[in-house]
Amino acid sequence: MGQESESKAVLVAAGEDRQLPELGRLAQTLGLGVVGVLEQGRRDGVGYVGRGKREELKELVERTGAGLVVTDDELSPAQARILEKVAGVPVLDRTLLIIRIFEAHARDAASRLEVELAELSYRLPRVKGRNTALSRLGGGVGTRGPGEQQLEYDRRVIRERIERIRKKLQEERSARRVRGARLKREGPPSVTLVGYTNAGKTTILNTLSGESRSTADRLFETLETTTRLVSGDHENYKNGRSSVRPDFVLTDTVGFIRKLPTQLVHSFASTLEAAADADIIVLCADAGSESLEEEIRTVKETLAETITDVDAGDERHHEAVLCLNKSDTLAEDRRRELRSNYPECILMSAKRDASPLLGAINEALARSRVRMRLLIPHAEHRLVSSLYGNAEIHARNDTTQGIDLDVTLPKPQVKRYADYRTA
Ligand SMILES: Nc1nc2c(ncn2[C@@H]2O[C@H](COP(=O)(O)OP(=O)(O)OP(=O)(O)O)[C@@H](O)[C@H]2O)c(=O)[nH]1
Ligand SMILES: [Mg+2]
Repeated sequence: MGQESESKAVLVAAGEDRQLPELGRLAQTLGLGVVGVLEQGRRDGVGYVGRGKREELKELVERTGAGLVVTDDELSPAQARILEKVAGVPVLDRTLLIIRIFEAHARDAASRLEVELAELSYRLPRVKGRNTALSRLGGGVGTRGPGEQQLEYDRRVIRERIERIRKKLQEERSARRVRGARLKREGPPSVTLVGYTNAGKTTILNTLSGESRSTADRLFETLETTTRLVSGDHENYKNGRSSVRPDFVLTDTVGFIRKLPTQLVHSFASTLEAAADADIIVLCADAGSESLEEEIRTVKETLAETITDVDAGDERHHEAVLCLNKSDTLAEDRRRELRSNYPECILMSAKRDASPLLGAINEALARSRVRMRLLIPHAEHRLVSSLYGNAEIHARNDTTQGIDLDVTLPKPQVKRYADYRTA
């Protein structure tokens, strides 16, 4: 079997929630060429698709010379074996497909550990069945996993390795929390970009912060969270104008996807933390997507499941902004339709002009701010400087007891100045 046929794939999708176009994009992201598709409305417990469809699959593979079958759902080891036997070529299921993409895109040590953890969890229940697809796949799809040699591991070794990786990631996570808590107290308000994969989150971060992180028209381009400062309009503060924008920090996160493999949930830990910690969440979506509604729902549901328990008992509420990006890809009719379906949304093109989002963030920041009077002793002068850039200062009076200030502060910062509050 040549390299060429190995990168030619037939897609198989079964069940009511099947979505061949997205599966095709996932396959392409991994460098596979789609040479045929086959679908069925109902999932078959035995062989993923029913007997008749399996026969069709066999013919389709033969006719197209495909070297691989890709399924839209995770398969049980038995389903995989049956499908493989019929097709006569290796079968790659949705979970392993996404794990392979994560593996190919992982850039830092932590993301690589997360992927290894996901792959080991996927492998653990399958190790006995010796899924031949795994060993035969190997470098065939252009990525060599932490793969082959691990096939030899027995369950005990896999479990030990999983335990070690978990511990290591847990330690890093605790360190991150400590750092995060300090930044939270001392730093400017935080805004986190979340959304479906490929919505344009990194493009938005780049535009607003002047960064140049990698963006690409492929899924799961970003696999680590990054935070950048977006400088506000400081001069205006000093001039005493009121409709001005404070600094904020902007965090880019890992994109979500429907039917997210459970083995990969851990890879989203820092994304979910960033969302839970944010003063403002910007939910980004690709306005041009045919499944826009479902993509927004997927993101909301994934967040709702995780954020409520992280944030329980915390008085902080999240201001949310819905940003429908890539408006340049839409016809005027569709734009009008979206504006009426999502009256609160920011419909924009990050490639052309991201300033509408900046305006919306500014308004959300304003909604999350409180006006108060402070009397800061001269000895704590450092605190006064920290107000510039973070607060709106309406009036300032130097008295013998200290500096008397009338300010508007972001809610999360109120605690920091609480000791000096007079009204
Ligand atoms: N036409 C158009 N394309 C855009 C726009 N914004 C982003 N893109 C393109 O959409 C693709 C995905 O953009 P990214 O910024 O990488 O998307 P992301 O949400 O960070 O994706 P992941 O990191 O994979 O979750 C890239 O090819 C961008 O150039 C836009 O406003 N209009
Ligand atoms: Mg990205």
